[in-house]
Amino acid sequence: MLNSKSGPVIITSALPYANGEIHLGHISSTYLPADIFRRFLRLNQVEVYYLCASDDFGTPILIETEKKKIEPHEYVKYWHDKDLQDFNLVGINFDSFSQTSSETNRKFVQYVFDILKKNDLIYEKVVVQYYCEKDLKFLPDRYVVGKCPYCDAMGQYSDLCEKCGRIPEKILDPKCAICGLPPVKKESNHYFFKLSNFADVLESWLKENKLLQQDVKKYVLNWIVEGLQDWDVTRDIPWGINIPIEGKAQKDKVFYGWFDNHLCYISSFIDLLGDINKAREKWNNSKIFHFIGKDIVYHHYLFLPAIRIGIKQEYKLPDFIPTRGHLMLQNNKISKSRNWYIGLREFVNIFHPDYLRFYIASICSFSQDDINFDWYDFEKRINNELIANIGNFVNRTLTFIKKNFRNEIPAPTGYDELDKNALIEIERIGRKVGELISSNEVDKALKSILTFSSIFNQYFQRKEPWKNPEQSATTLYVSINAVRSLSILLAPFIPFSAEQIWKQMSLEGNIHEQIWDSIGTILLQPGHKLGQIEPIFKRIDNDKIKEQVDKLNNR
Ligand code: B3M
Ligand code: ZN
Repeated sequence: MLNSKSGPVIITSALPYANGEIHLGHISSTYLPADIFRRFLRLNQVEVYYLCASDDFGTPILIETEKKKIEPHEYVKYWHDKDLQDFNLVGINFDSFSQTSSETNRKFVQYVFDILKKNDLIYEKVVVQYYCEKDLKFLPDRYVVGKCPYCDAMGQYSDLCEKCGRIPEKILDPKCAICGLPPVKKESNHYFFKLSNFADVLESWLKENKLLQQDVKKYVLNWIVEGLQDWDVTRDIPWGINIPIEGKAQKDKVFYGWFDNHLCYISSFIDLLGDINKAREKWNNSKIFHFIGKDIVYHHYLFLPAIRIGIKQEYKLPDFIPTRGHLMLQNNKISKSRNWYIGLREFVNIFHPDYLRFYIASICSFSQDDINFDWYDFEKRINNELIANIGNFVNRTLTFIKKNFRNEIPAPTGYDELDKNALIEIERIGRKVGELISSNEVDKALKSILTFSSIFNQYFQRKEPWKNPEQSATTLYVSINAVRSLSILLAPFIPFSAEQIWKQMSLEGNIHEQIWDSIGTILLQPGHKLGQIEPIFKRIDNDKIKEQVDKLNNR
Protein backbone atom coordinates (compact mmCIF):
# COMPACT_ATOMS: atom_id res chain seq x y z
CA MET A 1 0.00 0.00 0.00
CA LEU A 2 1.26 3.48 -0.82
CA ASN A 3 2.00 5.74 2.15
CA SER A 4 3.89 8.90 3.01
CA LYS A 5 7.18 7.04 2.74
CA SER A 6 6.61 5.79 -0.81
CA GLY A 7 7.23 9.21 -2.32
CA PRO A 8 4.99 11.53 -4.36
CA VAL A 9 2.23 10.33 -6.66
CA ILE A 10 1.02 12.06 -9.81
CA ILE A 11 -2.44 11.16 -11.06
CA THR A 12 -3.89 12.30 -14.36
CA SER A 13 -7.28 11.75 -15.97
CA ALA A 14 -7.83 11.82 -19.73
CA LEU A 15 -8.29 15.42 -20.86
CA PRO A 16 -11.87 16.25 -21.82
CA TYR A 17 -12.28 18.03 -25.17
CA ALA A 18 -13.25 21.66 -24.63
CA ASN A 19 -16.24 21.04 -26.82
CA GLY A 20 -19.24 20.27 -24.68
CA GLU A 21 -20.49 19.42 -21.27
CA ILE A 22 -19.25 16.68 -18.99
CA HIS A 23 -21.65 13.76 -18.72
CA LEU A 24 -21.93 10.62 -16.66
CA GLY A 25 -19.89 8.62 -19.17
CA HIS A 26 -16.83 10.79 -18.56
CA ILE A 27 -17.14 10.41 -14.81
CA SER A 28 -17.21 6.64 -14.65
CA SER A 29 -14.28 5.72 -16.84
CA THR A 30 -11.67 8.07 -15.54
CA TYR A 31 -12.53 10.95 -13.19
CA LEU A 32 -14.32 9.23 -10.33
CA PRO A 33 -11.91 6.30 -9.93
CA ALA A 34 -8.99 8.74 -10.04
CA ASP A 35 -10.61 11.08 -7.54
CA ILE A 36 -11.34 8.24 -5.11
CA PHE A 37 -7.72 7.18 -5.36
CA ARG A 38 -6.49 10.75 -4.81
CA ARG A 39 -8.65 11.23 -1.71
CA PHE A 40 -7.52 7.90 -0.36
CA LEU A 41 -3.84 8.75 -0.86
CA ARG A 42 -4.31 12.07 0.89
CA LEU A 43 -5.81 10.30 3.89
CA ASN A 44 -2.61 8.26 3.86
CA GLN A 45 -0.45 11.40 3.93
CA VAL A 46 0.88 10.75 0.44
CA GLU A 47 2.08 13.83 -1.43
CA VAL A 48 -0.32 13.56 -4.34
CA TYR A 49 -0.99 15.74 -7.38
CA TYR A 50 -4.12 15.28 -9.45
CA LEU A 51 -3.66 16.87 -12.87
CA CYS A 52 -6.02 17.44 -15.74
CA ALA A 53 -6.68 20.02 -18.45
CA SER A 54 -9.08 20.78 -21.23
CA ASP A 55 -8.09 19.38 -24.61
CA ASP A 56 -8.45 22.52 -26.70
CA PHE A 57 -7.39 21.46 -30.19
CA GLY A 58 -8.71 19.23 -32.93
CA THR A 59 -10.89 19.70 -35.98
CA PRO A 60 -14.29 19.20 -34.26
CA ILE A 61 -13.58 22.24 -32.09
CA LEU A 62 -12.43 24.33 -35.02
CA ILE A 63 -15.50 23.40 -37.06
CA GLU A 64 -17.80 24.39 -34.19
CA THR A 65 -16.16 27.79 -33.84
CA GLU A 66 -16.43 28.38 -37.58
CA LYS A 67 -20.13 27.56 -37.47
CA LYS A 68 -20.68 29.79 -34.48
CA LYS A 69 -18.35 32.49 -35.78
CA ILE A 70 -16.48 32.71 -32.51
CA GLU A 71 -12.75 32.79 -31.80
CA PRO A 72 -11.43 29.31 -30.93
CA HIS A 73 -9.62 30.53 -27.81
CA GLU A 74 -12.84 32.08 -26.48
CA TYR A 75 -14.80 28.97 -27.25
CA VAL A 76 -12.40 26.60 -25.47
CA LYS A 77 -12.08 28.95 -22.50
CA TYR A 78 -15.85 28.84 -22.10
CA TRP A 79 -15.90 25.04 -21.98
CA HIS A 80 -12.76 24.87 -19.87
CA ASP A 81 -14.36 27.01 -17.17
CA LYS A 82 -17.74 25.35 -17.33
CA ASP A 83 -16.36 21.83 -17.25
CA LEU A 84 -14.22 22.64 -14.25
CA GLN A 85 -17.24 23.97 -12.38
CA ASP A 86 -19.15 20.82 -13.21
CA PHE A 87 -16.37 18.57 -11.96
CA ASN A 88 -16.29 20.49 -8.70
CA LEU A 89 -20.04 20.03 -8.28
CA VAL A 90 -19.48 16.32 -7.78
CA GLY A 91 -16.38 16.70 -5.65
CA ILE A 92 -13.88 15.97 -8.39
CA ASN A 93 -11.17 18.42 -7.43
CA PHE A 94 -7.98 18.70 -9.41
CA ASP A 95 -4.79 20.26 -8.14
CA SER A 96 -4.43 21.71 -11.59
CA PHE A 97 -6.89 22.01 -14.47
CA SER A 98 -4.92 23.57 -17.27
CA GLN A 99 -5.46 23.91 -21.03
CA THR A 100 -3.57 22.27 -23.87
CA SER A 101 -3.53 25.73 -25.47
CA SER A 102 -1.66 27.24 -22.50
CA GLU A 103 1.59 29.05 -23.18
CA THR A 104 3.53 26.51 -21.14
CA ASN A 105 2.11 23.62 -23.11
CA ARG A 106 2.82 25.32 -26.45
CA LYS A 107 6.44 25.86 -25.49
CA PHE A 108 6.82 22.40 -24.06
CA VAL A 109 5.36 20.70 -27.14
CA GLN A 110 7.68 22.63 -29.43
CA TYR A 111 10.61 21.73 -27.21
CA VAL A 112 9.72 18.03 -27.35
CA PHE A 113 9.35 18.18 -31.12
CA ASP A 114 12.80 19.78 -31.38
CA ILE A 115 14.40 17.00 -29.39
CA LEU A 116 12.63 14.30 -31.36
CA LYS A 117 13.85 15.94 -34.53
CA LYS A 118 17.41 16.10 -33.21
CA ASN A 119 17.15 12.44 -32.29
CA ASP A 120 16.21 11.69 -35.88
CA LEU A 121 12.69 10.54 -35.04
CA ILE A 122 10.86 13.00 -37.27
CA TYR A 123 10.81 13.08 -41.06
CA GLU A 124 9.08 15.11 -43.71
CA LYS A 125 6.85 13.51 -46.31
CA VAL A 126 4.41 14.61 -48.97
CA VAL A 127 0.89 13.40 -48.38
CA VAL A 128 -2.22 13.69 -50.48
CA GLN A 129 -5.03 15.46 -48.64
CA TYR A 130 -8.57 16.48 -49.43
CA TYR A 131 -8.80 20.16 -50.30
CA CYS A 132 -11.87 22.34 -50.81
CA GLU A 133 -11.55 24.68 -53.74
CA LYS A 134 -14.43 26.82 -52.56
CA ASP A 135 -13.30 27.26 -48.97
CA LEU A 136 -9.65 27.27 -50.05
CA LYS A 137 -8.49 24.94 -47.31
CA PHE A 138 -7.28 21.48 -46.60
CA LEU A 139 -9.85 19.21 -45.06
CA PRO A 140 -8.33 16.95 -42.42
CA ASP A 141 -10.30 14.49 -40.26
CA ARG A 142 -13.77 15.82 -39.51
CA TYR A 143 -13.73 18.35 -42.31
CA VAL A 144 -14.73 15.55 -44.63
CA VAL A 145 -18.03 13.72 -44.36
CA GLY A 146 -19.29 10.87 -46.47
CA LYS A 147 -20.60 7.35 -46.53
CA CYS A 148 -19.12 4.81 -44.13
CA PRO A 149 -17.55 1.96 -46.16
CA TYR A 150 -18.49 -0.56 -43.46
CA CYS A 151 -22.09 0.14 -42.53
CA ASP A 152 -23.16 2.46 -45.39
CA ALA A 153 -24.28 5.16 -42.94
CA MET A 154 -24.39 8.56 -44.64
CA GLY A 155 -23.00 11.81 -43.27
CA GLN A 156 -20.19 10.19 -41.28
CA TYR A 157 -16.82 11.75 -40.53
CA SER A 158 -13.77 10.60 -42.43
CA ASP A 159 -12.05 9.76 -39.14
CA LEU A 160 -14.97 8.16 -37.32
CA CYS A 161 -18.28 6.57 -38.17
CA GLU A 162 -20.59 7.38 -35.28
CA LYS A 163 -23.04 4.76 -36.42
CA CYS A 164 -20.80 1.70 -36.26
CA GLY A 165 -17.91 3.17 -34.27
CA ARG A 166 -15.24 2.22 -36.82
CA ILE A 167 -12.58 4.39 -38.37
CA PRO A 168 -13.11 4.34 -42.13
CA GLU A 169 -9.94 3.68 -44.04
CA LYS A 170 -11.43 5.54 -46.96
CA ILE A 171 -14.71 7.39 -46.72
CA LEU A 172 -17.05 6.99 -49.73
CA ASP A 173 -18.62 9.87 -51.61
CA PRO A 174 -16.59 12.52 -49.71
CA LYS A 175 -17.96 16.04 -49.20
CA CYS A 176 -16.55 19.15 -47.57
CA ALA A 177 -18.14 19.48 -44.13
CA ILE A 178 -18.37 23.25 -44.50
CA CYS A 179 -19.89 23.79 -47.94
CA GLY A 180 -20.95 20.29 -48.97
CA LEU A 181 -19.03 20.29 -52.28
CA PRO A 182 -16.87 17.31 -53.22
CA PRO A 183 -13.23 18.05 -52.39
CA VAL A 184 -10.25 17.64 -54.67
CA LYS A 185 -6.95 16.01 -53.77
CA LYS A 186 -3.88 18.08 -53.19
CA GLU A 187 -0.37 17.48 -51.97
CA SER A 188 0.87 18.78 -48.67
CA ASN A 189 4.13 18.42 -46.74
CA HIS A 190 3.77 16.80 -43.35
CA TYR A 191 5.94 15.68 -40.46
CA PHE A 192 5.87 12.08 -39.32
CA PHE A 193 6.91 10.58 -36.00
CA LYS A 194 8.75 7.27 -36.38
CA LEU A 195 6.57 5.16 -34.15
CA SER A 196 7.66 2.10 -36.12
CA ASN A 197 11.16 2.44 -34.63
CA PHE A 198 9.83 1.68 -31.19
CA ALA A 199 8.37 -1.80 -31.59
CA ASP A 200 11.11 -3.58 -29.61
CA VAL A 201 11.51 -1.12 -26.81
CA LEU A 202 7.75 -0.80 -26.33
CA GLU A 203 7.43 -4.54 -26.28
CA SER A 204 10.01 -4.91 -23.51
CA TRP A 205 8.55 -2.02 -21.54
CA LEU A 206 5.10 -3.62 -21.68
CA LYS A 207 6.43 -7.02 -20.76
CA GLU A 208 8.57 -5.78 -17.89
CA ASN A 209 5.99 -3.52 -16.33
CA LYS A 210 4.10 -5.77 -13.95
CA LEU A 211 1.62 -3.07 -12.96
CA LEU A 212 -0.02 -2.64 -16.34
CA GLN A 213 -3.31 -4.49 -16.74
CA GLN A 214 -2.77 -7.93 -18.20
CA ASP A 215 -5.76 -7.98 -20.54
CA VAL A 216 -4.91 -4.60 -22.06
CA LYS A 217 -1.28 -5.50 -22.41
CA LYS A 218 -2.23 -8.57 -24.36
CA TYR A 219 -3.96 -6.75 -27.16
CA VAL A 220 -1.44 -3.93 -27.21
CA LEU A 221 1.32 -6.50 -27.70
CA ASN A 222 -0.72 -7.87 -30.56
CA TRP A 223 -0.83 -4.48 -32.22
CA ILE A 224 2.95 -4.40 -32.06
CA VAL A 225 3.12 -7.79 -33.77
CA GLU A 226 0.76 -6.54 -36.49
CA GLY A 227 3.16 -3.63 -37.05
CA LEU A 228 3.28 -0.04 -35.87
CA GLN A 229 2.69 2.75 -38.38
CA ASP A 230 4.49 6.08 -38.25
CA TRP A 231 2.25 8.93 -37.13
CA ASP A 232 1.48 11.99 -39.18
CA VAL A 233 1.72 14.69 -36.51
CA THR A 234 0.84 17.64 -38.75
CA ARG A 235 -2.52 19.16 -39.65
CA ASP A 236 -3.25 21.84 -42.27
CA ILE A 237 -5.42 23.99 -40.04
CA PRO A 238 -4.89 27.32 -38.28
CA TRP A 239 -5.91 26.30 -34.71
CA GLY A 240 -3.23 24.42 -32.81
CA ILE A 241 0.38 24.63 -31.78
CA ASN A 242 2.71 25.93 -34.45
CA ILE A 243 5.50 23.79 -35.76
CA PRO A 244 8.72 25.43 -34.62
CA ILE A 245 11.02 24.88 -37.59
CA GLU A 246 11.56 26.35 -40.99
CA GLY A 247 10.69 24.06 -43.83
CA LYS A 248 8.11 23.24 -46.44
CA ALA A 249 5.98 21.44 -43.90
CA GLN A 250 5.81 24.38 -41.58
CA LYS A 251 3.57 26.89 -43.30
CA ASP A 252 -0.09 27.14 -42.16
CA LYS A 253 0.24 23.99 -40.18
CA VAL A 254 -0.08 22.94 -36.59
CA PHE A 255 0.51 19.80 -34.59
CA TYR A 256 -2.05 17.05 -34.54
CA GLY A 257 -4.01 17.21 -31.26
CA TRP A 258 -2.78 13.81 -30.14
CA PHE A 259 0.79 14.99 -30.43
CA ASP A 260 0.28 17.77 -27.92
CA ASN A 261 -2.52 16.73 -25.57
CA HIS A 262 -0.74 14.08 -23.51
CA LEU A 263 2.29 16.38 -23.18
CA CYS A 264 -0.01 18.64 -21.19
CA TYR A 265 0.10 16.10 -18.37
CA ILE A 266 3.71 17.18 -17.95
CA SER A 267 3.41 20.85 -18.86
CA SER A 268 0.57 21.37 -16.40
CA PHE A 269 2.82 19.97 -13.71
CA ILE A 270 5.56 22.40 -14.76
CA ASP A 271 3.01 25.20 -14.48
CA LEU A 272 1.83 23.98 -11.10
CA LEU A 273 5.31 23.88 -9.58
CA GLY A 274 6.35 27.04 -11.38
CA ASP A 275 9.84 25.77 -12.07
CA ILE A 276 10.79 23.38 -14.84
CA ASN A 277 13.76 21.83 -13.05
CA LYS A 278 11.84 21.19 -9.87
CA ALA A 279 8.98 19.76 -11.88
CA ARG A 280 11.21 17.40 -13.84
CA GLU A 281 12.89 16.15 -10.71
CA LYS A 282 9.65 15.58 -8.87
CA TRP A 283 8.02 13.96 -11.89
CA ASN A 284 10.87 11.49 -12.09
CA ASN A 285 10.69 10.72 -8.37
CA SER A 286 6.96 10.13 -8.42
CA LYS A 287 4.75 7.19 -9.20
CA ILE A 288 2.83 8.17 -12.32
CA PHE A 289 -0.77 7.05 -12.89
CA HIS A 290 -2.63 7.93 -16.10
CA PHE A 291 -6.34 7.03 -15.77
CA ILE A 292 -7.98 6.44 -19.15
CA GLY A 293 -10.94 4.89 -20.95
CA LYS A 294 -10.36 1.92 -23.24
CA ASP A 295 -10.85 3.90 -26.46
CA ILE A 296 -7.53 5.68 -25.99
CA VAL A 297 -5.35 2.69 -25.19
CA TYR A 298 -3.33 2.99 -28.40
CA HIS A 299 -2.41 6.57 -27.57
CA HIS A 300 -1.41 5.86 -23.99
CA TYR A 301 0.25 2.46 -24.23
CA LEU A 302 2.17 3.11 -27.45
CA PHE A 303 2.27 6.67 -28.69
CA LEU A 304 2.78 8.38 -25.32
CA PRO A 305 5.56 6.08 -24.08
CA ALA A 306 7.26 6.20 -27.49
CA ILE A 307 7.46 9.97 -27.33
CA ARG A 308 8.83 9.89 -23.78
CA ILE A 309 11.40 7.32 -24.80
CA GLY A 310 12.13 9.45 -27.86
CA ILE A 311 13.19 12.34 -25.62
CA LYS A 312 15.43 9.92 -23.69
CA GLN A 313 13.03 9.70 -20.77
CA GLU A 314 13.72 13.18 -19.61
CA TYR A 315 10.31 12.61 -18.02
CA LYS A 316 9.70 9.09 -16.85
CA LEU A 317 7.12 6.71 -18.27
CA PRO A 318 3.89 5.89 -16.46
CA ASP A 319 3.96 3.22 -13.78
CA PHE A 320 0.32 2.47 -14.16
CA ILE A 321 -2.39 3.20 -16.75
CA PRO A 322 -5.69 2.20 -15.13
CA THR A 323 -7.97 1.50 -18.08
CA ARG A 324 -11.71 1.07 -17.90
CA GLY A 325 -14.60 0.27 -20.20
CA HIS A 326 -17.39 2.66 -21.10
CA LEU A 327 -20.59 3.52 -19.36
CA MET A 328 -23.79 2.54 -21.10
CA LEU A 329 -27.04 4.30 -20.33
CA GLN A 330 -30.11 2.08 -19.88
CA ASN A 331 -28.18 -0.54 -21.85
CA ASN A 332 -27.58 1.72 -24.84
CA LYS A 333 -24.39 3.35 -25.95
CA ILE A 334 -24.04 6.92 -24.71
CA SER A 335 -24.09 9.34 -27.62
CA LYS A 336 -24.19 13.10 -27.58
CA SER A 337 -25.32 13.37 -31.16
CA ARG A 338 -28.26 11.05 -30.54
CA ASN A 339 -28.96 12.93 -27.30
CA TRP A 340 -28.60 9.73 -25.31
CA TYR A 341 -26.67 10.96 -22.28
CA ILE A 342 -27.12 12.62 -18.93
CA GLY A 343 -25.16 15.78 -18.23
CA LEU A 344 -23.46 16.07 -14.89
CA ARG A 345 -25.17 19.32 -14.09
CA GLU A 346 -28.54 17.94 -15.08
CA PHE A 347 -27.96 15.06 -12.70
CA VAL A 348 -26.96 17.08 -9.66
CA ASN A 349 -29.92 19.36 -10.14
CA ILE A 350 -32.06 16.35 -9.27
CA PHE A 351 -30.00 14.16 -6.96
CA HIS A 352 -27.25 14.63 -4.43
CA PRO A 353 -23.77 14.35 -6.01
CA ASP A 354 -22.83 11.66 -3.48
CA TYR A 355 -25.64 9.47 -4.87
CA LEU A 356 -23.94 9.59 -8.23
CA ARG A 357 -20.52 8.88 -6.75
CA PHE A 358 -21.88 6.03 -4.66
CA TYR A 359 -23.74 4.42 -7.54
CA ILE A 360 -20.98 4.74 -10.11
CA ALA A 361 -18.35 3.51 -7.64
CA SER A 362 -20.49 0.51 -6.81
CA ILE A 363 -20.73 -0.62 -10.45
CA CYS A 364 -17.29 0.57 -11.56
CA SER A 365 -15.40 -2.67 -12.09
CA PHE A 366 -11.72 -2.45 -12.87
CA SER A 367 -11.85 -3.93 -16.35
CA GLN A 368 -12.41 -3.32 -20.02
CA ASP A 369 -16.02 -4.42 -19.75
CA ASP A 370 -18.64 -1.79 -20.29
CA ILE A 371 -20.83 -1.03 -17.31
CA ASN A 372 -24.42 0.12 -17.32
CA PHE A 373 -26.15 3.06 -15.70
CA ASP A 374 -29.69 1.97 -15.01
CA TRP A 375 -32.11 4.33 -13.28
CA TYR A 376 -33.94 1.52 -11.47
CA ASP A 377 -30.71 -0.06 -10.31
CA PHE A 378 -29.62 3.37 -9.13
CA GLU A 379 -32.78 3.73 -7.08
CA LYS A 380 -32.34 0.27 -5.60
CA ARG A 381 -28.73 0.73 -4.61
CA ILE A 382 -29.24 4.14 -3.07
CA ASN A 383 -32.33 3.11 -1.12
CA ASN A 384 -31.25 -0.39 -0.11
CA GLU A 385 -27.52 -0.04 0.29
CA LEU A 386 -26.56 3.53 0.97
CA ILE A 387 -29.64 4.43 2.98
CA ALA A 388 -31.06 1.20 4.46
CA ASN A 389 -27.63 -0.09 5.35
CA ILE A 390 -25.12 2.73 5.93
CA GLY A 391 -27.57 5.55 6.67
CA ASN A 392 -29.52 3.33 9.01
CA PHE A 393 -26.55 2.27 11.08
CA VAL A 394 -25.17 5.78 11.39
CA ASN A 395 -28.49 7.30 12.25
CA ARG A 396 -29.67 4.69 14.73
CA THR A 397 -26.38 4.94 16.63
CA LEU A 398 -26.38 8.71 16.80
CA THR A 399 -30.08 8.96 17.68
CA PHE A 400 -29.82 6.34 20.35
CA ILE A 401 -27.02 8.21 22.10
CA LYS A 402 -28.93 11.44 21.81
CA LYS A 403 -32.11 9.96 23.30
CA ASN A 404 -30.64 7.77 25.98
CA PHE A 405 -27.30 9.28 26.92
CA ARG A 406 -27.95 13.02 26.66
CA ASN A 407 -26.03 13.06 23.39
CA GLU A 408 -22.84 12.01 25.16
CA ILE A 409 -20.75 8.95 24.40
CA PRO A 410 -21.25 6.50 27.28
CA ALA A 411 -18.48 4.62 29.06
CA PRO A 412 -18.32 0.90 28.24
CA THR A 413 -19.13 -1.50 31.05
CA GLY A 414 -17.39 -4.70 29.93
CA TYR A 415 -17.23 -6.66 26.69
CA ASP A 416 -18.96 -9.89 25.71
CA GLU A 417 -18.16 -12.07 22.72
CA LEU A 418 -20.23 -9.99 20.32
CA ASP A 419 -18.53 -6.77 21.42
CA LYS A 420 -15.10 -8.30 21.06
CA ASN A 421 -15.84 -9.50 17.56
CA ALA A 422 -17.14 -6.08 16.64
CA LEU A 423 -13.91 -4.50 17.86
CA ILE A 424 -11.93 -6.90 15.69
CA GLU A 425 -13.96 -5.81 12.66
CA ILE A 426 -13.06 -2.20 13.36
CA GLU A 427 -9.43 -3.07 13.69
CA ARG A 428 -9.30 -4.91 10.34
CA ILE A 429 -11.47 -2.97 7.94
CA GLY A 430 -9.13 -0.08 7.08
CA ARG A 431 -6.41 -2.33 5.78
CA LYS A 432 -8.78 -4.43 3.71
CA VAL A 433 -10.48 -1.48 2.02
CA GLY A 434 -7.13 0.27 1.62
CA GLU A 435 -5.66 -2.63 -0.27
CA LEU A 436 -8.62 -2.75 -2.63
CA ILE A 437 -8.50 0.98 -3.38
CA SER A 438 -4.74 0.74 -3.89
CA SER A 439 -5.25 -1.90 -6.52
CA ASN A 440 -7.99 0.17 -8.13
CA GLU A 441 -10.88 -2.13 -7.21
CA VAL A 442 -13.16 0.67 -6.08
CA ASP A 443 -16.35 -1.36 -6.49
CA LYS A 444 -14.98 -4.16 -4.31
CA ALA A 445 -13.71 -1.64 -1.77
CA LEU A 446 -17.16 -0.12 -1.50
CA LYS A 447 -18.67 -3.56 -1.17
CA SER A 448 -16.39 -4.28 1.81
CA ILE A 449 -17.53 -1.07 3.44
CA LEU A 450 -21.15 -2.12 2.95
CA THR A 451 -20.40 -5.49 4.52
CA PHE A 452 -18.78 -3.74 7.46
CA SER A 453 -21.83 -1.57 7.93
CA SER A 454 -24.21 -4.49 7.69
CA ILE A 455 -22.18 -6.44 10.27
CA PHE A 456 -22.71 -3.50 12.59
CA ASN A 457 -26.41 -3.35 11.85
CA GLN A 458 -26.59 -7.01 12.86
CA TYR A 459 -24.51 -6.35 15.93
CA PHE A 460 -26.88 -3.58 16.97
CA GLN A 461 -29.85 -5.79 16.25
CA ARG A 462 -28.51 -8.66 18.31
CA LYS A 463 -27.53 -6.52 21.25
CA GLU A 464 -31.04 -5.04 21.36
CA PRO A 465 -30.01 -1.93 23.27
CA TRP A 466 -33.59 -0.59 23.22
CA LYS A 467 -34.67 -3.32 25.64
CA ASN A 468 -32.50 -1.98 28.37
CA PRO A 469 -31.01 1.37 27.45
CA GLU A 470 -29.14 1.91 30.73
CA GLN A 471 -27.17 -1.27 30.23
CA SER A 472 -26.38 -0.67 26.60
CA ALA A 473 -23.38 1.60 27.11
CA THR A 474 -20.86 -0.83 25.62
CA THR A 475 -22.95 -1.40 22.50
CA LEU A 476 -23.20 2.32 21.86
CA TYR A 477 -19.59 2.95 22.70
CA VAL A 478 -18.48 0.32 20.20
CA SER A 479 -21.03 1.45 17.61
CA ILE A 480 -20.14 5.13 17.69
CA ASN A 481 -16.51 4.20 17.19
CA ALA A 482 -17.57 2.11 14.21
CA VAL A 483 -19.41 5.16 12.85
CA ARG A 484 -16.22 7.14 13.13
CA SER A 485 -14.31 4.48 11.21
CA LEU A 486 -17.09 4.30 8.65
CA SER A 487 -16.99 8.02 7.99
CA ILE A 488 -13.28 7.91 7.13
CA LEU A 489 -13.78 4.79 5.01
CA LEU A 490 -16.50 6.59 3.09
CA ALA A 491 -14.63 9.87 2.67
CA PRO A 492 -13.03 8.98 -0.69
CA PHE A 493 -16.37 7.73 -2.08
CA ILE A 494 -19.01 10.10 -0.75
CA PRO A 495 -16.99 13.05 0.54
CA PHE A 496 -19.89 15.43 1.19
CA SER A 497 -21.85 12.97 3.30
CA ALA A 498 -18.79 11.66 5.12
CA GLU A 499 -18.04 15.22 6.16
CA GLN A 500 -21.61 15.56 7.43
CA ILE A 501 -21.31 12.43 9.56
CA TRP A 502 -18.07 13.82 10.95
CA LYS A 503 -19.80 17.09 11.84
CA GLN A 504 -22.71 15.32 13.50
CA MET A 505 -20.23 13.55 15.75
CA SER A 506 -18.84 16.99 16.50
CA LEU A 507 -15.27 15.91 15.86
CA GLU A 508 -12.39 18.23 15.30
CA GLY A 509 -11.04 19.26 11.95
CA ASN A 510 -12.18 18.27 8.54
CA ILE A 511 -12.71 14.64 7.60
CA HIS A 512 -10.39 14.94 4.63
CA GLU A 513 -7.48 15.71 6.96
CA GLN A 514 -7.91 12.52 8.96
CA ILE A 515 -5.53 9.59 8.95
CA TRP A 516 -6.57 6.40 7.25
CA ASP A 517 -4.63 4.26 9.74
CA SER A 518 -6.74 5.64 12.56
CA ILE A 519 -9.75 3.75 11.20
CA GLY A 520 -8.67 0.72 13.19
CA THR A 521 -8.26 2.51 16.50
CA ILE A 522 -10.89 3.20 19.15
CA LEU A 523 -10.46 6.92 19.51
CA LEU A 524 -13.79 8.31 20.61
CA GLN A 525 -13.85 8.55 24.35
CA PRO A 526 -16.67 8.49 26.90
CA GLY A 527 -18.02 11.91 27.72
CA HIS A 528 -17.55 13.35 24.22
CA LYS A 529 -20.64 15.31 23.25
CA LEU A 530 -22.13 14.78 19.80
CA GLY A 531 -23.41 17.58 17.60
CA GLN A 532 -26.78 18.11 16.05
CA ILE A 533 -28.19 14.90 14.67
CA GLU A 534 -30.25 14.63 11.49
CA PRO A 535 -30.73 11.90 8.89
CA ILE A 536 -27.90 12.20 6.37
CA PHE A 537 -29.67 10.74 3.35
CA LYS A 538 -33.10 11.03 1.82
CA ARG A 539 -34.80 8.07 0.17
CA ILE A 540 -35.40 8.26 -3.54
CA ASP A 541 -38.98 8.30 -4.60
CA ASN A 542 -39.89 5.81 -7.32
CA ASP A 543 -41.92 8.48 -9.14
CA LYS A 544 -38.83 10.60 -9.47
CA ILE A 545 -37.03 7.72 -11.15
CA LYS A 546 -39.89 7.07 -13.54
CA GLU A 547 -39.80 10.72 -14.47
CA GLN A 548 -36.14 10.42 -15.40
CA VAL A 549 -36.70 7.32 -17.50
CA ASP A 550 -39.58 9.02 -19.34
CA LYS A 551 -37.56 12.13 -19.89
CA LEU A 552 -34.78 10.09 -21.43
CA ASN A 553 -37.11 8.11 -23.64
CA ASN A 554 -38.84 11.21 -24.92
CA ARG A 555 -35.82 13.12 -26.05
N1 B3M B 1 -9.24 14.46 -25.35
C1 B3M B 1 -10.56 12.54 -25.12
C2 B3M B 1 -10.75 11.14 -25.53
O1 B3M B 1 -10.41 10.81 -26.66
C3 B3M B 1 -9.19 13.04 -25.38
C4 B3M B 1 -8.24 12.50 -24.34
C5 B3M B 1 -6.90 13.11 -24.37
S1 B3M B 1 -5.89 12.44 -23.13
C6 B3M B 1 -4.34 13.01 -23.44
O2 B3M B 1 -11.28 10.40 -24.73
ZN1 ZN C 1 -15.99 23.30 -48.84
